[in-house]
Parts: sequence; structure tokens; C-alpha cells
Amino acid sequence: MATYLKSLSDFSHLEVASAENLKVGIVVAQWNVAITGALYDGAYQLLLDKKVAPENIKTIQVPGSFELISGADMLLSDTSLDAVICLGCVIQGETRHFDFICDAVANGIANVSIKYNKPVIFGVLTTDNQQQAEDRSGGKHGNKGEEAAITAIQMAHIQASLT
Ligand code: DLZ
Repeated sequence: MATYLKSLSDFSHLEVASAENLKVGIVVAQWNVAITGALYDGAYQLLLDKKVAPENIKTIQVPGSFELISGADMLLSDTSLDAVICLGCVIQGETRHFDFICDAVANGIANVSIKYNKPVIFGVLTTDNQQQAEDRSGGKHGNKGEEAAITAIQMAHIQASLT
């Protein structure tokens, strides 16, 4: 029988319980590395703050955001991982490349998540320009890498609560 929720809570850092026993994979794209490096630092530090052990964080780098899909797939061949965080940054250019990459990455990540029945988190910035990317990787709009890590922990806890 479904559990009835008496009240719904906001998405918040405060909602994230300790992640002490979780194992998390991170796949980071090398395109726009100044941005993806900042996303990675945010995600990694958030996991440490929530008590994930460094030896339980497995990181790989891939060339571009398009390869985040196969990178996540490779990581999840390790069945002990509880979640994978995908970090990338796609910046709008003069061609339609942006649209193809963004669509493929969003769909691909969703498909990997379904294939393994594990949370695979979309931590990919899709921005019009460099400034928007900087604003979201430690600038005035925070760090979306941190948010991706929070989401990974929350989803891993939700999955654990159902098994
Ligand atoms: C080719 C390309 C371009 C033009 N722009 C980006 C980008 O803004 N962000 C990103 O992560 N990757 C980009 N790429 C590389 C593609 O993701 C991919 O690595 C190549 O198309 C090879 O599959």
C-alpha cells in the first residue's frame, strides 16, 4: 500500500540526512573544464560534508557531455554504487550542436538510470553563454554540482527506504 504523505517538504540542504554508508560515482566532462571542475569540487565537497567516505567516491573523466552517458553506464557496472552524478556544461554556440547534445544527454542519462534501477543525476549546465555557466558553478546562482550531490543522496535514501 502506498505511504500517505501528511505534508510535503521543500528541496533543501537541511533535508539531506547523513550519507555515511553510501557509495557514489561521479562522471565529469572535460569540455568547459573550468566550469565542470567547479561543479565537481562542489559535488565532491558536499558528499564529504555528508559523511561519504573518500574511498566510496569513484570519479571518472570523459571527453564531453555526450560521453557522460557511456561514462555513467561504465560506472554502474560496479553494482555496489548507490548513485551516479553526471557533471557537464554545454554552452550554446552558432550551430544546432547544442540542441542535439542536450537532448541526447538528458535522454541518455534517463535511460541509464532505468537500465540499472539506480539514481543517475543530471548535473549538466545548459547555458546561453559563459557567464550563465559561471553564475551556476559557484557564482551568484550557487553551485549546481552541490545540488546534484544532494539529489543523489536523497534519491539513494528513497531507494533504500523502498527495499
Ligand atoms: C563538440 C562539442 C561542442 C561543440 N560543445 C560542447 C559543449 O559545449 N560541452 C560539452 O560538454 N561538450 C561539447 N562538445 C563535445 C561533445 O560533448 C562530444 O564530446 C563530442 O561530440 C564527441 O562525441
